[in-house]
Amino acid sequence: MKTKSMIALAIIITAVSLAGCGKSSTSQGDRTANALASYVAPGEKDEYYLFYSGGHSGQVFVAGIPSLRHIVTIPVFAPYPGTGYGFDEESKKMLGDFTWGDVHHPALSQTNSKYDGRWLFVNDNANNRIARIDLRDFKTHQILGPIPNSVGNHGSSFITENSEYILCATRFSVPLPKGRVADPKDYEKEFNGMVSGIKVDPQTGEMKVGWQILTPPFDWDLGSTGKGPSSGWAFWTSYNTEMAHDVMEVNSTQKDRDLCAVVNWRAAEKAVNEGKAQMMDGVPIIDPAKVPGVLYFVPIGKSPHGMDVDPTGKWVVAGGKLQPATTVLNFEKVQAAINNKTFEGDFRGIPILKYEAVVEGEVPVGLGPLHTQYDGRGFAYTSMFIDSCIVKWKLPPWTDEEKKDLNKAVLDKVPAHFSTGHLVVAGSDTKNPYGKWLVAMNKLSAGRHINVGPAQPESSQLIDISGDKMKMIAESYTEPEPHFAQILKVSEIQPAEVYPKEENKDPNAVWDKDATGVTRMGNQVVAKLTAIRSRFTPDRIDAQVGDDLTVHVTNIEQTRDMIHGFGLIEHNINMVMDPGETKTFHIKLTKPGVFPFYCTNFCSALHQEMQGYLVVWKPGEGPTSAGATGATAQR
Ligand code: K7E
Ligand code: CUA
Repeated sequence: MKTKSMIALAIIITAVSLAGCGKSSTSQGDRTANALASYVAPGEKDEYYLFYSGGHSGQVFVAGIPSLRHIVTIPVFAPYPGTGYGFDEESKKMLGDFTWGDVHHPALSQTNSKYDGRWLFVNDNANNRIARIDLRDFKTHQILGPIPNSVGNHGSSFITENSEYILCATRFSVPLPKGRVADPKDYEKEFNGMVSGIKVDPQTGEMKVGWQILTPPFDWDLGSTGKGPSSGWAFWTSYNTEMAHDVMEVNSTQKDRDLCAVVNWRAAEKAVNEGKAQMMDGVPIIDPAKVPGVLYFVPIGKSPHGMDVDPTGKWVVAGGKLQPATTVLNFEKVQAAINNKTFEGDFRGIPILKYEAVVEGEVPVGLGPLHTQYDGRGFAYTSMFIDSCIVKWKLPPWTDEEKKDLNKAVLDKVPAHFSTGHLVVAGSDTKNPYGKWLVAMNKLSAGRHINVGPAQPESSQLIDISGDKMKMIAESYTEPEPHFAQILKVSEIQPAEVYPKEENKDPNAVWDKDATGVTRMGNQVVAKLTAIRSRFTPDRIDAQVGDDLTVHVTNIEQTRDMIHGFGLIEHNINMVMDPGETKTFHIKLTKPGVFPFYCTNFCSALHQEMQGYLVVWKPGEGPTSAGATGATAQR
């Protein structure tokens, strides 16, 4: 959720709405039961991973469930000194010219609509990128982008049933291709949005831009991919169907209903293969007005946000930020409306499906419904930004009595603190959710913790959804700012404990003392070091001002958690090598002096002794001949 005014509104309404959702008080008996439910005793382990997006921190946070303890941070779009990310040549290259990103929606890779435990993809709203984290080592291995013809990569990253594609839709529209300039006053005519299909290699996970679908300049919002009967389809909400370009708060909220996108991505793929696309900035682009069957619109009230397909693939639920109800689309009816051409007109040649023909019902969940998740037992859970609570309700099929009054489908509400954005139910976006746990990711923690000054952390709350009534169990805090999250059963993956020596294909890796050393070719100085408790070999590097220095450090440990760092004084160099890993940095030496380098990661009783010297001689003073330098003598 972005809108400042919504937040302001929520602050005003929070006090009122707390009463609306009932009061949370915890009796002594409940306290004990809740504590036991989330307690993970020393030495015992959590049952689930919780992968939080880190918002504009550019990172992904990993916590355990049920403890909600933060376990590790995976840096993605921002340098992170703790793991040396963004300092060595390889990760620096991945980050490119950017030092931040805005991570919103993590997506675990799937096979047959179930998590396959291979990769976690995350989007960057700010710089139009997608990244892939490998769950073998919990590290970022690829950053794709900025994606051409795509601006504001927020409606992303939504993965298809067999990880064929990551589907993305643009939050912002601009004149395309990027770089073309037009006056925002000509927004309607000159600006466009885009849906992108990012192809994922089934073996390696490597991503590349597959194709794109040109759209009118609506602001695409959240999306979701189909499964089962909706296999091959994807859905996005939108706001600003008004196509306003200024005073958006007012001008983009005029209409009662905005047009959501119903995309047949298999049809788009087929049309591209049949040569029906035109190239723009190197990407085949489908104009859906010219290729029927790829894109349909469906009206949904009012300024909707979340769009979530249920585990059966039959129900698609939109949250209407400004209407006190969720809208339930019936995909079978969507299909029938398409086949029977039950349209209520078109927009720029794209058919608009007739609202009454595709909507199963509007469920009066309360104020500010944003996102919906499912437990696989026929129940839906919606986060309420304004009401500050989680609402449990019943998916269709509804009884006649419920249909007459859908208030009867609303089953339970539990207060959240405060202003919930996303929520996640374990496995909700698969065909077999784990159910059991729900985490509410709240935008405002508003002093429910010890006072840390004006800036407050975000709060997360763990809710047990295994019974009829939801039960608030525990609460924790994170840095800004989790949007969505994914939950994966710990038993489903087996991350590596070390990088085996035989897998290290770095041509500059060295494993034996004899292969280490410092060599010079002209002004190119190359040092190859090993790191093992508690010594760098060599522990002296000689060079001169003006030299180009390249240092490769291999951590030759094959023992879990035996990590060594390489910090170089006053040069902004900070590498961290996991067991079996080689990392490289490159610098131009500009100042004379003796600069100690040292291991940054506490590795042994003699960790403090794990140090050496970079000796940078004045020009002409130091070693100039080819071959080993003084370092050899030091070994
Ligand atoms: Cu609702 Cu970016 Cu998914 Cu934030 S978005 S909450
Ligand atoms: Cu190696 Cu500390």
